[in-house]
Amino acid sequence: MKPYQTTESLEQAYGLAKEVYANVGINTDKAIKAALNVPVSVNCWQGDDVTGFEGAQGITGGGILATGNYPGRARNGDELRADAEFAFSLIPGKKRFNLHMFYAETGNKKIERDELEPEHFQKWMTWSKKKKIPLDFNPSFFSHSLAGNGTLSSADPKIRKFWLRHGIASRRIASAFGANQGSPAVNDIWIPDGSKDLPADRHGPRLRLRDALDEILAVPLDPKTITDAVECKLFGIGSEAYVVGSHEFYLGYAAKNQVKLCLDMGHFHPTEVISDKISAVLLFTPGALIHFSRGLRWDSDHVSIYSDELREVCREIFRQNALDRIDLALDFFDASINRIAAWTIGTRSLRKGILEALLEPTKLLVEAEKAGRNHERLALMEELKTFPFAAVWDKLCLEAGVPVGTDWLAPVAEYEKTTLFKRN
Ligand code: RNT
Ligand code: ZN
Repeated sequence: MKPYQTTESLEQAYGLAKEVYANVGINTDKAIKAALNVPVSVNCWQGDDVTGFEGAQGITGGGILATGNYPGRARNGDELRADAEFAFSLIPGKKRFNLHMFYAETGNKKIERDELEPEHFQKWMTWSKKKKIPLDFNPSFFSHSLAGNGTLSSADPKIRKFWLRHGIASRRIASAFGANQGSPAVNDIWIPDGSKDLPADRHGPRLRLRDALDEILAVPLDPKTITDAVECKLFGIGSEAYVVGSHEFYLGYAAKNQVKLCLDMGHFHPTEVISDKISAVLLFTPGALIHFSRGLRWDSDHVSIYSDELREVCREIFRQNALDRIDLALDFFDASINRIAAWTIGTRSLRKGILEALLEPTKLLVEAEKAGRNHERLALMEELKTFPFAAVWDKLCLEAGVPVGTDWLAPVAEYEKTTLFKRN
């Protein structure tokens, strides 16, 4: 499926699109440049189905699940880095890479999760520096023998303290990333704690979680090296009735303690959207971390696509000029398709959303709104949907030196043959 026969025809299409956008006061050249400059944190865990390097067979517990057995998942750090590098060559714009604690590389030594240190991420940091790909981080409160019955909210002080030390270790490692890359690493705390059926005590676990978070975040670290975020969720598999870290819990926590709130697109009621929450959250917290994801019935983690909601979230960020307070990250995992394609589709969809948001003549919409001419606002919004966006997107890909249209599928098929299918 080739969108153009020659580069000249792409340029021609772009020239016409440029004129259409100029008519509503938008400079497409500028928008392309700005869109390429927005950093997007790519989730490393799509590359190995959230398995990690601790010898696990796959993800266990935690209320999340990677389904499918498409061949070729990355089995170690070298494979994961190689796959990511290849995917990055197909994805336009600035990228970061988002790791979890269980991607530590400890050689043959088993080191418990509460004893991990920055040195166990030396390979990642060296790679990050060499490739100029900044890292972000997450403590891993799942796929572990002590995570079966609550982590930071556990009533068992031994278990709770283990995870507390894990949380502190994670912040120290994130801070080391930040020092290494010269800019803060986002450290996002998400825990799976909850209950399958109606709990009798909803209060106790939340109290313990609050106190545990207080202890973890009390460790002073240079804000130039780390940005703290907390992530809420409505329900997970096995925690259908109750999740300790709910939206109200973390919204309150983030506002009171001035940490960023992570809004994951898949963590709310199916008709509830995060695009409407951003403007409220920004009033009371230092900022937000967005997990671009896709909820589908019971699952919160399908591969991101260029959906109405992804586009609306992007528009909200730029309408509010809030990019300096919002971190953009991807969060999905699908083991039933080629994982490099999953990264490519998901990350390209977000970059498209960013570009489209930057092409919006927001001023015109706001003017109509202020004048009480909401029918004009709606008419303009409708018209913009069929503007020649594709030509601007294709030009962005051309500028970034990545394949245009679905031209990236052929190199992915080749990589399968030469590399992925040789793994087992
Ligand atoms: C789970 C959360 C969390 C995880 C990743 C792997 O529901 O969304 O962000 O998906 O940390
Ligand atoms: Zn998430």
